[in-house]
Amino acid sequence: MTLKLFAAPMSSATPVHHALVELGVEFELVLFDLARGEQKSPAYLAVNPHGVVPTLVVDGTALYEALAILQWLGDRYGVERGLWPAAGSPQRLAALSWTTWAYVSYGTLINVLNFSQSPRVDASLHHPPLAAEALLRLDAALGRLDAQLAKAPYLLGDDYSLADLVVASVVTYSTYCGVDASRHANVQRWLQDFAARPSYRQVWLAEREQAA
Ligand SMILES: N[C@@H](CCC(=O)N[C@@H](CS)C(=O)NCC(=O)O)C(=O)O
Repeated sequence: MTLKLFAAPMSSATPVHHALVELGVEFELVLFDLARGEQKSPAYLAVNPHGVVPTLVVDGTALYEALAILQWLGDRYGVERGLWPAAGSPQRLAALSWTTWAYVSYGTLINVLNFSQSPRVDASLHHPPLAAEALLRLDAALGRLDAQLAKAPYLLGDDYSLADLVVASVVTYSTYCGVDASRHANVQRWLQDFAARPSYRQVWLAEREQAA
């Protein structure tokens, strides 16, 4: 199986890049400079009509949307490496629930926060009361994540899995957007475990330097 990842440093592609490294899967990496609009070239739009990263091309077929790619990587490579639960197991259901929660439910609140206060969004669209409400809801969501992580060291139990990689990636990104995770002790401890993994250092720290 041949895999080609279209990505950009410190972007929605970073968790996918990280997962490929964590899984030890061979892949070709194509890095775009988003500021130069390389993701809008006709050749790339023929691969991904949305003109965004990530796209993972699997034996010539494009798979896009980070969450879909990450869940597919779990199914295809994670199970045999002990990093994703087997189909039909209760843990598989938990893995799908938490990873989708991170991207869809928690992720929607991050988008609201960004639209209402990010310096990268036109200031005329900023809305301080909406930003405050989003921060309150994100904090409540982190409280629920913290309660889950009080039960066991990792989301699915005693062992680290791709579910942790996915959810911790989104939560880490939210801290860059102004979310304070520090008052949630179990989340904090789990984020530190995530950041201590060699694959995190290899991908996130290197990408951060590339993006700077
Ligand atoms: N929901 C998409 C978001 C993809 C996305 O918006 N990627 C950004 C980088 S973080 C991008 O490529 N932006 C370039 C552009 O909009 O031109 C996913 O999860 O894959």
